[in-house]
Amino acid sequence: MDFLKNLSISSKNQGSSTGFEWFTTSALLTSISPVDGQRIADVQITDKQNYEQIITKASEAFLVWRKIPAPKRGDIIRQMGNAFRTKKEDLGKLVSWEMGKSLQEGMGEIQEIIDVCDFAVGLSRQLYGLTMHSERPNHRMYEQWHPLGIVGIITAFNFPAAVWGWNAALALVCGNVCVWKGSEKTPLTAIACQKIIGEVIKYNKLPEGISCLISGDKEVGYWITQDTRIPLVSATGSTRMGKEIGKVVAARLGRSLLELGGNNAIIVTPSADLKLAVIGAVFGATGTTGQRCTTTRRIIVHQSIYEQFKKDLINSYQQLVVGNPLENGVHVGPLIDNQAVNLYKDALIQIKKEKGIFIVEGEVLSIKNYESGFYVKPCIVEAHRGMKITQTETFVPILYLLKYDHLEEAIEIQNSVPQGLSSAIMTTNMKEMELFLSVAGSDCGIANVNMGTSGAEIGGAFGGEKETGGGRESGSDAWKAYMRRQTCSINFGNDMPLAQGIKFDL
Ligand code: UN1
Repeated sequence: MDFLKNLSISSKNQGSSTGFEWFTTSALLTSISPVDGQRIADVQITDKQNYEQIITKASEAFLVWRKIPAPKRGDIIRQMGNAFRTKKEDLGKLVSWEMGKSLQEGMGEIQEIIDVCDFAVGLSRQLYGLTMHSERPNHRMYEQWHPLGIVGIITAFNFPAAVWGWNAALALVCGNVCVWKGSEKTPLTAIACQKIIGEVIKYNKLPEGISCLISGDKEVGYWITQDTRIPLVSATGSTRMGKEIGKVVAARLGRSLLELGGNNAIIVTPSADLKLAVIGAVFGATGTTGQRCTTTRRIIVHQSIYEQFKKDLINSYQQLVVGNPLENGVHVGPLIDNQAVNLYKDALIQIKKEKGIFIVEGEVLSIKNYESGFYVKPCIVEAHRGMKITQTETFVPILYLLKYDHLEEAIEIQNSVPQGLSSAIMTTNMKEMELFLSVAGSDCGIANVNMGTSGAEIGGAFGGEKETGGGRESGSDAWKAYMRRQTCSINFGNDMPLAQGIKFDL
Protein backbone atom coordinates (compact mmCIF):
# COMPACT_ATOMS: atom_id res chain seq x y z
CA MET A 1 0.00 0.00 0.00
CA ASP A 2 1.97 2.91 -1.37
CA PHE A 3 -0.21 5.55 0.23
CA LEU A 4 0.87 4.42 3.72
CA LYS A 5 4.52 4.68 2.74
CA ASN A 6 4.01 8.09 1.15
CA LEU A 7 2.44 9.29 4.38
CA SER A 8 5.31 7.81 6.45
CA ILE A 9 2.98 5.38 8.21
CA SER A 10 4.42 1.98 9.11
CA SER A 11 2.56 -0.91 10.66
CA LYS A 12 4.44 -0.63 13.96
CA ASN A 13 3.88 1.58 16.99
CA GLN A 14 2.97 4.87 15.46
CA GLY A 15 3.75 7.63 17.96
CA SER A 16 0.74 9.56 19.03
CA SER A 17 2.28 12.98 18.49
CA THR A 18 4.95 13.41 15.92
CA GLY A 19 7.90 15.52 16.89
CA PHE A 20 7.53 14.73 20.58
CA GLU A 21 10.51 12.47 21.08
CA TRP A 22 9.85 12.03 24.77
CA PHE A 23 6.61 10.30 23.96
CA THR A 24 7.07 7.10 25.93
CA THR A 25 3.73 5.43 26.46
CA SER A 26 3.59 1.69 25.85
CA ALA A 27 -0.15 0.94 25.64
CA LEU A 28 -1.32 0.37 22.09
CA LEU A 29 -4.47 0.89 20.09
CA THR A 30 -5.00 -1.11 16.91
CA SER A 31 -6.30 0.45 13.74
CA ILE A 32 -8.40 -2.03 11.78
CA SER A 33 -9.57 -1.44 8.24
CA PRO A 34 -13.30 -2.07 7.86
CA VAL A 35 -12.57 -2.86 4.20
CA ASP A 36 -10.96 -6.23 4.92
CA GLY A 37 -11.15 -6.46 8.71
CA GLN A 38 -7.34 -6.59 8.95
CA ARG A 39 -5.04 -4.67 11.26
CA ILE A 40 -3.29 -1.73 9.56
CA ALA A 41 -1.05 -0.56 12.40
CA ASP A 42 -0.76 -0.10 16.15
CA VAL A 43 -0.87 3.33 17.68
CA GLN A 44 0.46 4.45 21.05
CA ILE A 45 -2.18 5.55 23.52
CA THR A 46 -1.51 8.79 25.38
CA ASP A 47 -1.06 8.24 29.10
CA LYS A 48 -1.70 10.83 31.80
CA GLN A 49 1.94 11.79 32.12
CA ASN A 50 2.28 12.39 28.38
CA TYR A 51 -0.99 14.29 28.42
CA GLU A 52 0.43 16.66 31.03
CA GLN A 53 3.58 17.13 28.95
CA ILE A 54 1.51 17.87 25.86
CA ILE A 55 -0.65 20.46 27.63
CA THR A 56 2.51 22.13 28.95
CA LYS A 57 3.95 22.24 25.41
CA ALA A 58 0.68 23.63 24.08
CA SER A 59 0.51 26.30 26.80
CA GLU A 60 4.06 27.40 26.00
CA ALA A 61 3.36 27.43 22.28
CA PHE A 62 0.31 29.63 22.80
CA LEU A 63 2.46 32.39 24.32
CA VAL A 64 4.45 32.52 21.06
CA TRP A 65 1.70 31.88 18.52
CA ARG A 66 -0.75 34.46 19.87
CA LYS A 67 1.80 37.24 19.32
CA ILE A 68 2.39 36.43 15.66
CA PRO A 69 0.27 38.87 13.62
CA ALA A 70 -2.88 37.22 12.25
CA PRO A 71 -1.93 37.69 8.56
CA LYS A 72 1.40 35.99 9.31
CA ARG A 73 -0.48 33.14 10.96
CA GLY A 74 -2.56 33.06 7.79
CA ASP A 75 0.61 32.56 5.79
CA ILE A 76 1.48 29.48 7.89
CA ILE A 77 -2.02 28.11 7.34
CA ARG A 78 -1.63 28.70 3.61
CA GLN A 79 1.46 26.47 3.73
CA MET A 80 -0.53 23.85 5.65
CA GLY A 81 -3.25 23.93 2.97
CA ASN A 82 -0.60 23.49 0.29
CA ALA A 83 0.92 20.55 2.17
CA PHE A 84 -2.53 18.90 2.16
CA ARG A 85 -2.82 19.64 -1.59
CA THR A 86 0.29 17.61 -2.31
CA LYS A 87 -0.90 14.73 -0.08
CA LYS A 88 -4.55 14.78 -1.13
CA GLU A 89 -4.57 11.50 -2.96
CA ASP A 90 -2.54 9.50 -0.44
CA LEU A 91 -4.46 10.89 2.51
CA GLY A 92 -7.78 10.39 0.72
CA LYS A 93 -6.84 6.73 0.22
CA LEU A 94 -5.91 6.34 3.88
CA VAL A 95 -9.26 7.85 4.94
CA SER A 96 -11.03 5.48 2.60
CA TRP A 97 -9.04 2.46 3.80
CA GLU A 98 -9.22 3.23 7.51
CA MET A 99 -12.81 4.55 7.65
CA GLY A 100 -14.44 2.72 4.75
CA LYS A 101 -15.92 5.62 2.77
CA SER A 102 -15.59 5.70 -1.01
CA LEU A 103 -12.35 7.07 -2.44
CA GLN A 104 -14.28 9.98 -3.95
CA GLU A 105 -15.56 10.89 -0.49
CA GLY A 106 -12.16 10.29 1.12
CA MET A 107 -10.57 12.77 -1.28
CA GLY A 108 -13.51 15.12 -0.82
CA GLU A 109 -12.73 15.17 2.85
CA ILE A 110 -9.15 16.28 2.25
CA GLN A 111 -10.48 18.88 -0.19
CA GLU A 112 -12.53 20.28 2.72
CA ILE A 113 -9.31 20.72 4.72
CA ILE A 114 -7.67 22.50 1.78
CA ASP A 115 -10.71 24.74 1.34
CA VAL A 116 -10.99 25.65 5.00
CA CYS A 117 -7.28 26.49 5.08
CA ASP A 118 -7.87 28.88 2.15
CA PHE A 119 -10.84 30.30 4.00
CA ALA A 120 -8.73 30.83 7.12
CA VAL A 121 -6.04 32.60 5.09
CA GLY A 122 -8.69 35.10 3.99
CA LEU A 123 -9.97 35.38 7.54
CA SER A 124 -6.49 36.20 8.78
CA ARG A 125 -7.05 39.73 7.49
CA GLN A 126 -10.70 39.92 8.47
CA LEU A 127 -10.99 39.17 12.20
CA TYR A 128 -13.00 42.35 12.46
CA GLY A 129 -14.39 44.03 15.54
CA LEU A 130 -16.97 46.85 15.56
CA THR A 131 -16.49 50.42 16.68
CA MET A 132 -19.34 52.14 18.52
CA HIS A 133 -20.18 55.72 19.27
CA SER A 134 -19.71 56.45 22.94
CA GLU A 135 -22.43 58.37 24.78
CA ARG A 136 -19.67 60.27 26.62
CA PRO A 137 -17.74 63.19 25.10
CA ASN A 138 -14.11 62.59 24.14
CA HIS A 139 -14.52 58.87 24.44
CA ARG A 140 -14.01 56.10 21.97
CA MET A 141 -15.40 52.62 22.21
CA TYR A 142 -14.60 49.57 20.14
CA GLU A 143 -14.41 45.82 20.40
CA GLN A 144 -11.59 43.50 19.56
CA TRP A 145 -11.16 39.75 19.44
CA HIS A 146 -8.41 37.82 21.17
CA PRO A 147 -7.60 34.11 21.07
CA LEU A 148 -8.78 31.87 23.91
CA GLY A 149 -5.74 29.66 24.46
CA ILE A 150 -5.82 25.89 23.98
CA VAL A 151 -8.74 24.60 21.93
CA GLY A 152 -9.59 20.94 22.57
CA ILE A 153 -10.90 19.21 19.45
CA ILE A 154 -12.70 15.87 19.76
CA THR A 155 -13.71 14.28 16.47
CA ALA A 156 -15.60 11.18 15.34
CA PHE A 157 -14.64 8.29 13.05
CA ASN A 158 -16.96 9.31 10.19
CA PHE A 159 -15.00 12.42 9.23
CA PRO A 160 -11.58 11.46 10.55
CA ALA A 161 -9.79 14.39 8.87
CA ALA A 162 -12.13 17.17 7.68
CA VAL A 163 -13.85 18.02 10.95
CA TRP A 164 -10.47 18.45 12.64
CA GLY A 165 -9.46 20.63 9.67
CA TRP A 166 -12.47 22.95 10.08
CA ASN A 167 -11.71 23.40 13.75
CA ALA A 168 -7.94 23.57 13.57
CA ALA A 169 -7.74 26.05 10.67
CA LEU A 170 -10.11 28.46 12.42
CA ALA A 171 -8.67 27.98 15.90
CA LEU A 172 -5.14 28.53 14.61
CA VAL A 173 -5.83 31.60 12.53
CA CYS A 174 -7.49 33.14 15.58
CA GLY A 175 -4.22 32.64 17.49
CA ASN A 176 -5.15 29.57 19.52
CA VAL A 177 -3.24 26.33 19.75
CA CYS A 178 -4.96 22.95 19.35
CA VAL A 179 -5.02 19.64 21.15
CA TRP A 180 -6.82 17.07 19.04
CA LYS A 181 -8.28 13.77 20.15
CA GLY A 182 -9.33 11.86 17.04
CA SER A 183 -11.53 8.78 17.11
CA GLU A 184 -9.94 5.59 18.43
CA LYS A 185 -11.43 3.92 15.33
CA THR A 186 -9.40 6.05 12.89
CA PRO A 187 -6.12 6.90 14.66
CA LEU A 188 -3.86 6.65 11.62
CA THR A 189 -5.63 9.36 9.67
CA ALA A 190 -5.11 11.65 12.65
CA ILE A 191 -1.42 10.78 12.80
CA ALA A 192 -1.01 11.39 9.08
CA CYS A 193 -2.70 14.83 9.34
CA GLN A 194 -0.56 15.69 12.35
CA LYS A 195 2.61 14.71 10.48
CA ILE A 196 1.67 16.91 7.55
CA ILE A 197 1.13 20.05 9.59
CA GLY A 198 3.93 19.12 12.00
CA GLU A 199 6.36 19.48 9.09
CA VAL A 200 5.04 22.95 8.25
CA ILE A 201 5.40 23.98 11.90
CA LYS A 202 8.95 22.65 12.01
CA TYR A 203 9.93 24.25 8.68
CA ASN A 204 8.81 27.63 10.02
CA LYS A 205 10.71 27.06 13.28
CA LEU A 206 7.57 27.47 15.35
CA PRO A 207 6.96 25.68 18.67
CA GLU A 208 5.77 22.11 18.14
CA GLY A 209 2.96 22.51 20.68
CA ILE A 210 0.94 24.69 18.29
CA SER A 211 -0.87 21.58 17.12
CA CYS A 212 -0.91 18.47 19.29
CA LEU A 213 -2.48 15.07 18.94
CA ILE A 214 -3.52 12.72 21.70
CA SER A 215 -4.79 9.20 21.13
CA GLY A 216 -6.97 6.95 23.19
CA ASP A 217 -10.50 6.26 24.26
CA LYS A 218 -13.13 8.06 26.34
CA GLU A 219 -10.80 8.52 29.28
CA VAL A 220 -8.42 10.65 27.22
CA GLY A 221 -11.40 12.68 26.01
CA TYR A 222 -12.44 13.18 29.62
CA TRP A 223 -9.06 14.70 30.50
CA ILE A 224 -9.68 17.37 27.87
CA THR A 225 -13.26 17.95 28.94
CA GLN A 226 -12.51 18.62 32.59
CA ASP A 227 -9.23 20.49 32.05
CA THR A 228 -9.53 24.15 33.07
CA ARG A 229 -6.45 24.94 30.95
CA ILE A 230 -8.64 24.27 27.88
CA PRO A 231 -11.15 27.13 27.58
CA LEU A 232 -12.98 25.72 24.55
CA VAL A 233 -13.88 22.12 23.76
CA SER A 234 -15.20 21.55 20.26
CA ALA A 235 -16.73 18.09 20.02
CA THR A 236 -18.34 16.16 17.19
CA GLY A 237 -20.14 12.90 17.85
CA SER A 238 -23.36 11.40 19.16
CA THR A 239 -25.90 13.36 21.18
CA ARG A 240 -25.28 11.01 24.10
CA MET A 241 -21.58 11.86 24.06
CA GLY A 242 -22.29 15.58 23.61
CA LYS A 243 -24.57 15.66 26.65
CA GLU A 244 -21.80 14.19 28.79
CA ILE A 245 -19.17 16.57 27.44
CA GLY A 246 -21.47 19.60 27.67
CA LYS A 247 -22.20 18.84 31.32
CA VAL A 248 -18.57 18.50 32.35
CA VAL A 249 -17.42 21.60 30.45
CA ALA A 250 -20.36 23.66 31.75
CA ALA A 251 -19.60 22.61 35.34
CA ARG A 252 -16.26 24.43 35.07
CA LEU A 253 -17.88 27.28 33.09
CA GLY A 254 -15.82 26.44 30.04
CA ARG A 255 -17.15 26.83 26.54
CA SER A 256 -18.24 23.99 24.37
CA LEU A 257 -19.01 23.87 20.68
CA LEU A 258 -21.13 20.81 20.02
CA GLU A 259 -21.89 19.23 16.67
CA LEU A 260 -23.99 16.17 17.45
CA GLY A 261 -26.60 13.88 15.95
CA GLY A 262 -28.98 14.64 13.12
CA ASN A 263 -32.22 13.09 11.88
CA ASN A 264 -32.42 14.81 8.56
CA ALA A 265 -35.37 14.78 6.20
CA ILE A 266 -36.10 15.70 2.59
CA ILE A 267 -39.61 16.89 1.72
CA VAL A 268 -40.62 16.01 -1.85
CA THR A 269 -43.46 18.20 -3.08
CA PRO A 270 -45.76 17.64 -6.09
CA SER A 271 -43.84 20.25 -8.11
CA ALA A 272 -40.46 18.58 -7.49
CA ASP A 273 -38.12 17.57 -10.28
CA LEU A 274 -38.26 13.87 -9.44
CA LYS A 275 -34.93 13.10 -11.06
CA LEU A 276 -33.17 15.56 -8.74
CA ALA A 277 -35.20 14.33 -5.78
CA VAL A 278 -34.12 10.73 -6.34
CA ILE A 279 -30.41 11.58 -6.76
CA GLY A 280 -30.51 13.77 -3.65
CA ALA A 281 -32.22 11.05 -1.67
CA VAL A 282 -29.91 8.22 -2.73
CA PHE A 283 -26.65 10.10 -2.11
CA GLY A 284 -28.05 11.60 1.10
CA ALA A 285 -29.14 8.24 2.50
CA THR A 286 -26.36 5.94 1.34
CA GLY A 287 -23.29 8.19 1.02
CA THR A 288 -20.66 7.33 3.67
CA THR A 289 -22.80 4.22 4.26
CA GLY A 290 -25.33 6.32 6.19
CA GLN A 291 -22.67 7.43 8.67
CA ARG A 292 -22.80 11.22 8.26
CA CYS A 293 -24.48 13.39 10.82
CA THR A 294 -26.13 14.98 7.75
CA THR A 295 -27.27 11.64 6.28
CA THR A 296 -30.84 11.69 4.94
CA ARG A 297 -32.79 9.44 7.27
CA ARG A 298 -36.37 10.37 6.34
CA ILE A 299 -38.11 11.31 3.09
CA ILE A 300 -41.53 12.93 3.40
CA VAL A 301 -43.33 12.63 0.06
CA HIS A 302 -46.58 14.18 -1.12
CA GLN A 303 -49.23 11.49 -1.59
CA SER A 304 -49.91 12.52 -5.22
CA ILE A 305 -46.40 11.54 -6.36
CA TYR A 306 -45.65 8.98 -3.68
CA GLU A 307 -45.98 5.84 -5.83
CA GLN A 308 -43.92 7.25 -8.71
CA PHE A 309 -41.17 8.50 -6.38
CA LYS A 310 -41.10 5.18 -4.54
CA LYS A 311 -40.70 3.27 -7.81
CA ASP A 312 -37.85 5.51 -9.00
CA LEU A 313 -36.12 5.30 -5.64
CA ILE A 314 -36.28 1.51 -5.55
CA ASN A 315 -34.86 1.42 -9.10
CA SER A 316 -31.92 3.57 -8.08
CA TYR A 317 -31.23 1.49 -4.98
CA GLN A 318 -31.03 -1.58 -7.20
CA GLN A 319 -28.14 0.02 -9.06
CA LEU A 320 -26.08 0.70 -5.94
CA VAL A 321 -22.77 -1.14 -5.80
CA VAL A 322 -21.60 -2.11 -2.30
CA GLY A 323 -17.97 -3.17 -1.99
CA ASN A 324 -14.36 -2.16 -1.53
CA PRO A 325 -14.60 1.64 -1.35
CA LEU A 326 -11.25 2.08 -3.09
CA GLU A 327 -12.50 0.39 -6.25
CA ASN A 328 -13.91 2.43 -9.11
CA GLY A 329 -17.66 2.27 -9.49
CA VAL A 330 -18.33 1.34 -5.86
CA HIS A 331 -20.90 3.61 -4.23
CA VAL A 332 -21.15 2.21 -0.73
CA GLY A 333 -18.33 0.87 1.45
CA PRO A 334 -18.55 -1.06 4.72
CA LEU A 335 -19.80 0.15 8.08
CA ILE A 336 -17.04 1.10 10.50
CA ASP A 337 -17.09 -2.00 12.72
CA ASN A 338 -19.03 -4.85 14.22
CA GLN A 339 -20.75 -2.61 16.74
CA ALA A 340 -22.25 -0.64 13.84
CA VAL A 341 -23.37 -3.86 12.14
CA ASN A 342 -25.14 -4.85 15.36
CA LEU A 343 -26.89 -1.46 15.45
CA TYR A 344 -28.04 -2.10 11.89
CA LYS A 345 -29.30 -5.61 12.72
CA ASP A 346 -31.09 -4.42 15.87
CA ALA A 347 -32.74 -1.61 13.88
CA LEU A 348 -34.05 -4.10 11.29
CA ILE A 349 -35.67 -6.11 14.10
CA GLN A 350 -37.10 -3.00 15.72
CA ILE A 351 -38.55 -1.77 12.41
CA LYS A 352 -40.38 -5.08 11.92
CA LYS A 353 -41.69 -4.88 15.50
CA GLU A 354 -43.01 -1.39 14.82
CA LYS A 355 -44.67 -2.58 11.62
CA GLY A 356 -42.50 -0.74 9.12
CA ILE A 357 -42.64 -2.28 5.63
CA PHE A 358 -39.35 -2.97 3.85
CA ILE A 359 -39.56 -1.98 0.19
CA VAL A 360 -35.85 -2.60 -0.19
CA GLU A 361 -34.82 -5.32 2.26
CA GLY A 362 -31.82 -4.93 4.51
CA GLU A 363 -29.19 -7.62 5.09
CA VAL A 364 -25.58 -8.09 6.11
CA LEU A 365 -23.60 -8.78 2.94
CA SER A 366 -20.60 -10.87 2.28
CA ILE A 367 -18.35 -9.31 -0.35
CA LYS A 368 -15.98 -11.61 -2.20
CA ASN A 369 -12.35 -11.08 -1.09
CA TYR A 370 -13.42 -8.56 1.53
CA GLU A 371 -15.05 -10.62 4.21
CA SER A 372 -14.69 -8.16 7.06
CA GLY A 373 -18.34 -8.75 7.89
CA PHE A 374 -19.06 -5.03 8.03
CA TYR A 375 -20.84 -4.66 4.68
CA VAL A 376 -24.58 -4.09 4.74
CA LYS A 377 -27.25 -3.41 2.17
CA PRO A 378 -28.80 0.08 2.20
CA CYS A 379 -32.52 -0.40 2.72
CA ILE A 380 -35.79 1.53 2.53
CA VAL A 381 -38.75 1.28 4.87
CA GLU A 382 -42.30 2.55 4.38
CA ALA A 383 -42.80 4.06 7.79
CA HIS A 384 -45.63 5.61 9.76
CA ARG A 385 -45.47 8.45 12.23
CA GLY A 386 -46.02 6.25 15.25
CA MET A 387 -42.70 4.46 14.76
CA LYS A 388 -40.40 5.43 17.64
CA ILE A 389 -37.30 4.38 15.73
CA THR A 390 -37.83 7.22 13.23
CA GLN A 391 -37.18 9.62 16.11
CA THR A 392 -33.67 8.31 16.67
CA GLU A 393 -30.44 8.58 14.73
CA THR A 394 -29.29 5.09 13.80
CA PHE A 395 -25.89 5.59 12.17
CA VAL A 396 -26.47 3.14 9.28
CA PRO A 397 -28.03 3.33 5.78
CA ILE A 398 -31.71 2.86 6.62
CA LEU A 399 -34.13 5.29 4.97
CA TYR A 400 -37.73 5.88 6.11
CA LEU A 401 -40.40 6.93 3.62
CA LEU A 402 -43.36 8.91 4.95
CA LYS A 403 -46.39 10.38 3.19
CA TYR A 404 -48.03 13.81 3.57
CA ASP A 405 -51.05 15.79 2.37
CA HIS A 406 -50.24 19.45 3.07
CA LEU A 407 -46.88 21.18 3.22
CA GLU A 408 -47.54 22.43 6.77
CA GLU A 409 -47.99 18.81 7.79
CA ALA A 410 -44.74 17.79 6.04
CA ILE A 411 -42.84 20.54 7.85
CA GLU A 412 -44.40 19.49 11.12
CA ILE A 413 -43.30 15.87 10.55
CA GLN A 414 -39.84 17.05 9.63
CA ASN A 415 -39.48 19.16 12.76
CA SER A 416 -41.03 16.64 15.14
CA VAL A 417 -37.75 14.94 16.04
CA PRO A 418 -35.35 15.85 18.86
CA GLN A 419 -32.50 16.64 16.44
CA GLY A 420 -32.17 19.77 14.25
CA LEU A 421 -29.18 19.54 11.92
CA SER A 422 -30.06 19.43 8.23
CA SER A 423 -33.21 19.56 6.10
CA ALA A 424 -34.20 19.88 2.46
CA ILE A 425 -37.16 20.48 0.20
CA MET A 426 -37.50 19.41 -3.41
CA THR A 427 -39.77 21.90 -5.15
CA THR A 428 -40.06 24.19 -8.16
CA ASN A 429 -42.81 26.20 -6.48
CA MET A 430 -41.69 29.51 -5.03
CA LYS A 431 -44.39 29.58 -2.36
CA GLU A 432 -43.46 26.13 -1.11
CA MET A 433 -39.79 27.03 -1.01
CA GLU A 434 -40.37 30.26 0.89
CA LEU A 435 -42.68 28.62 3.44
CA PHE A 436 -40.03 25.96 4.08
CA LEU A 437 -37.39 28.64 4.62
CA SER A 438 -39.65 30.95 6.67
CA VAL A 439 -39.87 31.16 10.45
CA ALA A 440 -42.72 28.63 10.25
CA GLY A 441 -40.55 26.30 8.18
CA SER A 442 -37.57 24.08 8.90
CA ASP A 443 -36.18 24.33 12.45
CA CYS A 444 -32.75 23.03 11.43
CA GLY A 445 -29.34 24.68 11.23
CA ILE A 446 -29.17 23.80 7.54
CA ALA A 447 -32.06 24.20 5.08
CA ASN A 448 -31.50 23.23 1.43
CA VAL A 449 -33.64 23.60 -1.67
CA ASN A 450 -33.38 21.09 -4.50
CA MET A 451 -30.45 19.27 -3.00
CA GLY A 452 -29.97 16.57 -0.40
CA THR A 453 -29.25 17.05 3.30
CA SER A 454 -25.54 16.19 3.24
CA GLY A 455 -22.47 17.61 1.56
CA ALA A 456 -22.42 21.10 3.09
CA GLU A 457 -19.81 23.53 1.75
CA ILE A 458 -17.17 24.85 4.14
CA GLY A 459 -18.11 28.49 3.46
CA GLY A 460 -21.36 28.29 5.43
CA ALA A 461 -21.63 27.99 9.21
CA PHE A 462 -22.12 24.28 9.88
CA GLY A 463 -24.18 22.93 12.77
CA GLY A 464 -27.68 22.51 14.09
CA GLU A 465 -30.26 23.16 16.75
CA LYS A 466 -31.95 21.18 19.54
CA GLU A 467 -30.15 17.91 20.32
CA THR A 468 -27.64 18.65 17.56
CA GLY A 469 -26.01 20.90 20.12
CA GLY A 470 -26.26 24.45 18.74
CA GLY A 471 -22.61 24.87 17.75
CA ARG A 472 -21.43 26.34 14.45
CA GLU A 473 -18.17 25.40 12.80
CA SER A 474 -16.37 26.14 9.56
CA GLY A 475 -17.50 29.15 7.45
CA SER A 476 -19.33 32.47 7.86
CA ASP A 477 -18.58 34.02 11.28
CA ALA A 478 -18.06 30.68 13.07
CA TRP A 479 -14.54 31.96 13.93
CA LYS A 480 -16.06 34.06 16.72
CA ALA A 481 -16.59 30.91 18.80
CA TYR A 482 -12.80 30.50 18.94
CA MET A 483 -12.11 33.98 20.31
CA ARG A 484 -12.93 36.13 23.28
CA ARG A 485 -14.50 39.53 22.71
CA GLN A 486 -13.15 42.54 24.50
CA THR A 487 -15.05 45.83 24.65
CA CYS A 488 -12.59 48.69 25.00
CA SER A 489 -13.52 52.24 26.10
CA ILE A 490 -10.97 55.05 25.92
CA ASN A 491 -11.24 58.48 27.52
CA PHE A 492 -9.05 60.98 25.67
CA GLY A 493 -10.53 64.07 27.43
CA ASN A 494 -9.73 65.93 30.63
CA ASP A 495 -12.97 65.10 32.46
CA MET A 496 -14.47 61.91 33.82
CA PRO A 497 -18.09 61.86 32.64
CA LEU A 498 -19.93 58.76 33.84
CA ALA A 499 -22.22 56.64 31.73
CA GLN A 500 -26.00 56.94 32.19
CA GLY A 501 -25.45 60.62 33.17
CA ILE A 502 -24.60 59.69 36.76
CA LYS A 503 -23.16 62.56 38.83
CA PHE A 504 -20.45 61.70 41.33
CA ASP A 505 -18.87 64.97 42.39
CA LEU A 506 -16.15 65.01 45.01
C1 UN1 B 1 -20.49 15.03 9.81
O1 UN1 B 1 -21.17 14.12 9.33
O2 UN1 B 1 -20.05 14.96 10.98
O3 UN1 B 1 -22.27 18.14 5.20
C2 UN1 B 1 -20.07 16.20 9.06
C3 UN1 B 1 -21.61 17.12 5.16
C4 UN1 B 1 -20.14 17.20 5.45
C5 UN1 B 1 -19.90 17.22 6.89
C6 UN1 B 1 -20.59 16.23 7.67
N1 UN1 B 1 -19.58 18.38 4.82
O4 UN1 B 1 -22.11 16.05 4.91
